[in-house]
Amino acid sequence: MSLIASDQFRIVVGLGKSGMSLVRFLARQGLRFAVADTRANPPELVTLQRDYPEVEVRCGELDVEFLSRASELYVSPGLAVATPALQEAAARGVKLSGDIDLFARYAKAPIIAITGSNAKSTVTTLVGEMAAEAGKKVAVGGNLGTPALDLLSDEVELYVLELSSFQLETTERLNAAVATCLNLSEDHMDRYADMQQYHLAKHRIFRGAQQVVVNRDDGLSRPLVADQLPCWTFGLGKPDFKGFGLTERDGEKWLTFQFEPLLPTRELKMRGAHNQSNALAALALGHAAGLPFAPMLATLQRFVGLEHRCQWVCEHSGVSYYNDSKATNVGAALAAIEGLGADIAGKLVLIAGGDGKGADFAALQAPVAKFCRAVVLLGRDAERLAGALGDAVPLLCVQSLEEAVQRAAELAESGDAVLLSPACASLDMFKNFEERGRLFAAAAQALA
Ligand code: UMA
Ligand code: ADP
Repeated sequence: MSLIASDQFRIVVGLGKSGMSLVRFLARQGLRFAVADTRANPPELVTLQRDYPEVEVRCGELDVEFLSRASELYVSPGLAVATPALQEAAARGVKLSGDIDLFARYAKAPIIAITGSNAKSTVTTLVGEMAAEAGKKVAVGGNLGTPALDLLSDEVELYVLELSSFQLETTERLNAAVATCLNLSEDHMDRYADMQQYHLAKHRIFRGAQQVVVNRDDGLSRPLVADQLPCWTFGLGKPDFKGFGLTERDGEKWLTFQFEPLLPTRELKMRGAHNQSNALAALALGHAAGLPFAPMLATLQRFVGLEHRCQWVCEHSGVSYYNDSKATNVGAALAAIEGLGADIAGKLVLIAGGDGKGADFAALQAPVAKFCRAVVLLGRDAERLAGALGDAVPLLCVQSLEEAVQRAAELAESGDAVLLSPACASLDMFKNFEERGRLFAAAAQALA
C-alpha cells in the first residue's frame, strides 16, 4: 500500500536543493507532480529539464489557481509558509507540507533530530561520527549537506538530521527517536514576526518524539512534553540523574555522565566552553539512541571541529587567527567571544558585521567590553553594531575584509587572538559564509 494516494496531484514549490530532492523522490515513487518557483531561473532548472523533461515547471510569481489544483504542496525551506499565495491555497483546502514531513512518513530507521539557533552542524556531525565509529550504518544530513529525502534507504540503521526552523514549519509530525533543540536565541527575525513564532517553529521538532534531550543552561530548549517521556539533559554545571555535565577531579574538568567521569576536557580538540557543551549534547543524544560510550569518547578525542566554526587558521607575530564565519547571529558570536576569550592568555580583536537580519546587537556590549581589545566593523550593519557596542573599546569601520584583517593585525598584541565572528549573515558582501571564511583565512595567511 502506498502511503500517499497515487491519483492525487502534488506541486513542489521551490527548485533549489530541497526541491530537486523532492522531484527525485516523487519520480521514484511514480507520483504525479509539477514544480513552481518564484524565481525566473531557479538553480536546479537546467537539471530538472535535462533529467525530467516531462515535468511541468512554472517560474515567476506564484499562481494561486495553479497551486490550488494540487492536493499537497511541498514548500521549500527558503519560502515562508506565510507567503500569501501559499496561505490562499491552504485556505482553499490544499495541504502545506515539506521534504522533512515526507521523509518522516517514509523513514524506517530511527531518527535523531537536532535543531537550535546554534551548534546544530557541529553536534549533528559529531553524533553522526560517533554512530559510524560504533559500527552503525548511519546517514547524516538535512539542513546540513545532503537533503533528507536523498538519504532514504532500506540499508540505513540510523538517521541523524540537522533541522532548521524553516524545515520544521512544514513538518507536521517527525516521530523522532530522540529530538533536541540545543539552544534558542534570536535569529531570522527578518522571517518571523517575533521570538515566539521562531520558538514555536523550532519546537515542532518534538512532535511525536520518543525521547528528548534538554539543555539545562537554556530554559527555552525545554519542550512541553508529557512527564513520562524519557528526558536526558546536558549543561556545563554538575550533572544529576540522567544528566551530562562537567565535574572537577584533581583540579581538572571532566565530561561526566551522572556521577561517572568520562573524559578530561583537555582531551577535546575543539576550543571553548561552548564546544564542551556541544560535546556533552552529542554524548546525551548518542546515549539516548543506545550508542556505547567507548566509540563516542574516541570520536570526541579526535574531532577537530568543522571549518568556519572557531577554526584556528594561523599564527603571526604571537597572534592566533580564528575563523568563525559561521557565526551568523548574535548568540553564535557571543558563544565564540566568551568561549575563546576565556581560553586565551591575551585579548580578542574581533572582526564583526554584515547583514544583521534585523537583530538586536545589545547583548554583545558586555562580553566585548570584557574580552576584546578592539573591534573592526564592516558590512551593511556596521554602523548599527557600532551604536550597540558603545565606547568601552576602540571601534573601527573598514570597507573590505582584507582591510579588516590588516587593521586587526596592527591592533593585536602578542598573546591575543584575531577572531572573525560576525554576528551577521554574509550575503551583503559575499556569496556565502564559506566564501567570507576563506577570504579571511587567505588574508590572515598573507600577513606573514
Ligand atoms: N527562493 C525563492 N523562490 C522560491 C524558492 C526559494 O526566491 O520559490 C529563495 C529563498 O528565499 C532562498 C533561496 O531561494 O533565499 C534558497 O531557498 P531554497 O528553499 O531553494 O533552498 P535549498 O537550496 O533547498 O536549500 C535548503 C536550505 N536553505 C534554506 O533553508 C534557505 C539549506 O540550508 C539546506 O542545506 C538544503 O535545503 C538541504 O536541506 C542552508 C541554510 O542557509 C545551508 N539554512 C538556513 C540556516 O542554516 O540558517 C536555515
Ligand atoms: P549551526 O549549524 O546551528 O549554525 P554550527 O555548529 O555551524 O551551528 O556553529 C555555528 C556557530 O555557532 C559557530 O561558529 C559558533 O560561533 C557558534 N556556536 C557553536 N557552539 C555553540 C553553542 N553551544 N552555543 C552557542 N553558539 C555556539
